[in-house]
Order: sequence, then C-alpha cells, then structure tokens
Amino acid sequence: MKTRIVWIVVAMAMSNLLPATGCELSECMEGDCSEGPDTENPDTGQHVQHFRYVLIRDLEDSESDSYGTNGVEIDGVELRHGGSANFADHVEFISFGSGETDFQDQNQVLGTPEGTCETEDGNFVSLGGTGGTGGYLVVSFETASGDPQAIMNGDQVVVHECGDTIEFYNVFIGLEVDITGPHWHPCGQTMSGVATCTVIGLPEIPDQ
Ligand SMILES: [Ca+2]
Ligand SMILES: [Ca+2]
Repeated sequence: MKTRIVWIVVAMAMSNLLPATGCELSECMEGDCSEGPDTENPDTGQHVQHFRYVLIRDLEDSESDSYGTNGVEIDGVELRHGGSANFADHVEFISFGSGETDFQDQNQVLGTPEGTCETEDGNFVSLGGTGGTGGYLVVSFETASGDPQAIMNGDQVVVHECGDTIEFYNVFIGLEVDITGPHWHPCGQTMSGVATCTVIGLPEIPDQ
C-alpha cells in the first residue's frame, strides 16, 4: 500500500509541478513533434499537442502467485471516443516486473479482447508485478482511416483485465511514450478487473 501511495504522490507531482514544456527534440521546434496534425484551440488560437497514449502500471506484488501469472493480466485496452469503441492498435512500450510470467506476447493485448482469460488460451499478458523494472504497458489507437487517435477529455478508457484474481493497476494518459516523461495524467487509480476511467482534466500543452 505504501508503494501505491508513493507512486500516486509522484505521479501527481509529475503532472502538476513540472513545466509544460516536455518537448525538446529539435524537430519539435519545426512543429513536427506530435504524431499527426495538431489542433488550433478555437478560443485562444493556440496550437496544442494531442494526448495519444494509455499507460497501465501494474501494482501487484511480483511474487504473489506461482502459476506464471504474476501481476495483472491484460486482455485488451479500449478507448471510447466520439461514440465509438476503439481497441488498442499498437503496443508502444512494455516491461515486466520480476514476478514469473509465462504470458509475455504483447500482441495479445491488441484488438478486441477475447474475454476468456484461460491460461490454455493465453490471449493476455501478465505484467509481472512491481518488482525489478516493474510491469508497464503503453498502447495507442488508430482512427478508422489509420491516423493516430487523439485522446480527449470526456473519453473513456476501459481496461480489460482478467478479474479471476483481484489485482490492481493504475491508468495514465500521456503525450509521449517515455514512461518517465512529465506529461502523464492520472485517469484511474487502483482499478481492478474490467474497469473504466473517464478522461478529465487533460491540460492543453502548447505546441512548440
Ligand atoms: Ca495475475
Ligand atoms: Ca487479448
């Protein structure tokens, strides 16, 4: 529990205190920082960057079971945006905790979740808990036309986690894939099983 509290505090500090200038690559200076077109705010005329990434952070102890299913089991990740359901199209980053996990095929989190969560099917990943480098998963989505899907305030993220054993995870929305970057915004804390968080309070990050 103490670890979870520390993480939440750190995440809140990251999202609130760090300067809103996370983009320092040279190409960002030419307006090519985000993947796809930016958006002009109709109120301010300012161009802003799009949040595009969903981060799931495993909160489980790494040695909680001996079945090769340590950490949370992720079957799929869903983004409800503009009245339609999108399922994860890309795994941008994945790392596993130190707990033994026999389910590390990242492709199993893509597309429509199967919902069976049987070890013989193996259609999920087990993130391995918090030990070592920790269990993290970053996914992104595409529009129907194949462009990167922006994540906006009011969207919902549904994480399809196998709920046979109650295990917990946090969900963040981000601008960049780098999990150590400054622009990860909390969506849901200590979620378990198939659970939904609503995206609220995403700040407008000016394009550079
Ligand atoms: Ca597990
Ligand atoms: Ca799956």
